[in-house]
Amino acid sequence: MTAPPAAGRVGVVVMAYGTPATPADVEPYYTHIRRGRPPTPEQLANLQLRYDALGGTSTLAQRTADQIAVIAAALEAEVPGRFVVTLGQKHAFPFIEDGVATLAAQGVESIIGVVLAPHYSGFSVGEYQARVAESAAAAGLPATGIERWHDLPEYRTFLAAAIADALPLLPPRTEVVFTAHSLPERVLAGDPYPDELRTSAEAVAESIDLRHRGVIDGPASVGDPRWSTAWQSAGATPEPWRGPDILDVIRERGNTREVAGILVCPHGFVADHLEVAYDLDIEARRVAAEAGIEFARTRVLNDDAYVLSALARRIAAIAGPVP
Ligand code: FEC
Repeated sequence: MTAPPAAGRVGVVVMAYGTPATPADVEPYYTHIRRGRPPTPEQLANLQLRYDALGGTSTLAQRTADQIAVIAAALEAEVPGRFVVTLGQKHAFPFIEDGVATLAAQGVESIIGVVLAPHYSGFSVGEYQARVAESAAAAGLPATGIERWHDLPEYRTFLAAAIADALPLLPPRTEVVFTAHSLPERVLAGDPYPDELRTSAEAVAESIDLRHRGVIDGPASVGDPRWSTAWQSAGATPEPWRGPDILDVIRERGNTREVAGILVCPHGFVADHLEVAYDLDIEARRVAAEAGIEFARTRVLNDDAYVLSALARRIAAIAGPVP
């Protein structure tokens, strides 16, 4: 039953990628990611192996639930009774459209969409927000959204602290490599995603006095930590994806003996899901061991209240004053 509209009540749909709830859900999930094209048996087996390596399912569902609880609590503390917060996922139930319908049924007067991904790409955040706009319009509700939040000072401070905490555990000649999900070159023409990633990595690196690899001559030296950027988790499709891939970077540094350690900071991701817990913690770590390089990755956001409360304040600011 639809609740009567409550003056000034704002619905917030917090969006995440989504993950299979059980091993049996991997195939429909993968088919959804592929926009309705079922994966080949080899592709499916490969993905199942990766989930199996994590114990059958990803932590993403729990991490997302925890993140939403923190955001909801922070919004409630900011303006008691004003916000109704719900989950909407890109590739798993409850989908974005389900989230908007839930909010409409609770009598909100408007919708704000926020994606648990800090950097904007039309192919990523743009698609999430387009689905909010369409389903909110169908419900007769105005919608707006946050397109990016990598610029939150709290997020940058979090990343800087995560790097500073991990660096002493690695050898002196260590390179910090900021990574994010790769996308096909085809969708990156005119897209701000690569520039946003570069800008946010640079800001974090400068805040802790890392120097860009490109401006250092010769091998890294003691006390001179360097940084660079790379891409990860590219899809297994024939078209070109943006690189360099983190695995190639590790192999190349192994060949040149330029560095003794690599610290990956996956600043494009906010939870320790498949792309972090498998692609980095298992696969990249194995490649680094083969290359004779020490490897670590920085902690990711998960349910960090310092950053998520700042995100909640940005949501509250968009909602404007209480009418
Ligand atoms: O933990 C989990 O169970 C889910 C982790 C997960 C996250 C994630 C984030 C992003 N993706 C992005 C783009 C693409 C493109 C394709 C693609 C494919 C996959 C597959 C799995 C998967 N993604 Fe994902 N992604 C996660 C998981 N992703 C599984 C399918 C198997 C594979 O290729 O590895 C290619 C689609 C196609 O084949 O046509 C493109 C982007 C993000 C970061 C932004 C966001 O979170 O929305 C961009 C987490």
